[in-house]
Amino acid sequence: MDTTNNHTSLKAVLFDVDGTLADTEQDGHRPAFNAAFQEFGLSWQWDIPLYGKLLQITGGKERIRFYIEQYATEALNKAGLDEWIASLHKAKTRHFKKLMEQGDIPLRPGVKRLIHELRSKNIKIAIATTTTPENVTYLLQSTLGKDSMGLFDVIGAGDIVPKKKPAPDIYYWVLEKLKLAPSQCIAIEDSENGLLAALAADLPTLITVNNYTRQQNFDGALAVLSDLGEPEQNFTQVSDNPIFADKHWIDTETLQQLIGK
Ligand code: XBP
Ligand code: MG
Repeated sequence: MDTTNNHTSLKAVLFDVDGTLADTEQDGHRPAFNAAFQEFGLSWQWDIPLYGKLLQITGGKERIRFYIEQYATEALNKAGLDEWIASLHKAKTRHFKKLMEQGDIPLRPGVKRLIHELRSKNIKIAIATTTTPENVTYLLQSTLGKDSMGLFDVIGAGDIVPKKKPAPDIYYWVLEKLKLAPSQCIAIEDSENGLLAALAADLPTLITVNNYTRQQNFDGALAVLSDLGEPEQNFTQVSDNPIFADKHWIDTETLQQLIGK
């Protein structure tokens, strides 16, 4: 029974990937970039604090270019810089795949439970991410199983739109494919850039933070939580929301309450 008195019923959940489904940035993307740099004979090393600064730029190719402009300007003289960045990034994706196949990066608390619950309640599930499409496949297959791509109704990823987050384009693209209005959906994000993208597309947005994003500005979010939580491993609230007075994990009912507010 729907216990809320709102009029908009939840039709889809749009998940970000990196930092939201899994903590892929620090121990997945970052080492994959470093392995690609080594393969290309570069002395570049992206340590944990530096990578935190570079995360302000979404998209791996864009992040490499930003790094060159800020820290390695000698590379600006390379002939065919765009193509070189693209091939370096391709190597990075190959290394990321290897890391995902090792299966060391788990889904964050509550993600698997919520995805299966949404499926069982016929609520659509979509992905809206700036990461390369193959990375989504590698992560999902290593965590949710070989056939898990079928759990998702729409997957929007990478260069499918020209402007990456914080631009709303990937969310517009996914909403168009879902044929739904933003008010019928909820986005789940982990970063300020992701929140800005979702809000610009008019999507109600729930934030689950991680070590890289905890201190960011989440004004406009429905709620800011440590993670999605589990009945036996509750989330903590980063910003207080009375909806969670006696409920400490996210399920379809709480998502429905959040968008009905
Ligand atoms: C993710 C990103 C991506 C990943 C790396 O942002 O910015 O660039 O860091 O992936 P979000 P690629 O979680 O907001 O989608 O190297 O494939 O771009
Ligand atoms: Mg993210």
